[in-house]
Amino acid sequence: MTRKLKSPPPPPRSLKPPLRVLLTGFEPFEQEARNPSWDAVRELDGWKVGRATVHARLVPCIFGDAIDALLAAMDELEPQLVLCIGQAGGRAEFTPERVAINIDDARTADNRGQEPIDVPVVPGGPAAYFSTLPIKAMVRELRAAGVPASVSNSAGTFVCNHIFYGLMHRIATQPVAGLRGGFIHIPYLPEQAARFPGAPSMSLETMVKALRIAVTTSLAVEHDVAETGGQLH
Ligand code: PCA
Repeated sequence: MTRKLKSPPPPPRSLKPPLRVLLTGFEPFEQEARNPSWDAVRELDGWKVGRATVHARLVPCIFGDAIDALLAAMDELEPQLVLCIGQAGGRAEFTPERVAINIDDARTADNRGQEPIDVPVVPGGPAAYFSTLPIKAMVRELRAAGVPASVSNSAGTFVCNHIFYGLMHRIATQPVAGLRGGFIHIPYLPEQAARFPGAPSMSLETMVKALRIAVTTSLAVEHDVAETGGQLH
């Protein structure tokens, strides 16, 4: 579940075109039959956007294994852009995450029955890493396209934050010139929300459209826009 801090980091590598975009989605967890993150991500496997090709990978909802699967996919594909996607049941919007924190604190078991409490994702790692995606520009483009979206300032402390931290730690400690990465939480599908009256949801069609916008914005926008994505609490 934990991995050692590697130091010192090797010099940055530079990757050549054609560009590869890695999208990951999670397997279902907690009594759900499906996970919208994988349902949406798999739709974009093979999508060619400009000079880039999208590769979709399924990752397990298991502490440790999720990061191992992500890093294996990064080693295989050597992508220039990595977007990890996960379900946030109860959220009403498509939410790019701002920050990954170095803590696993499970309120429910992962798919192997693990429930770590206050364990670092990476012992000795920094407290947090910021997403290197243009999250504000992304939210602006999503809203302009009619997709409800906001910056989220917490990815929680379960497997999504875990893989997000693992991703950003890899990018920080094994730098690749131009490589960017981050995490996006997405709502329930309507079919899932129907079991929880009052819970918000988003159609698969809208999620796929939103993911396309997230990818194109990440490829096109180098410097994020200065717009608030803050919250009072
Ligand atoms: N959502 C969970 C883990 C897997 C997923 O899709 C989370 O938010 O941590």
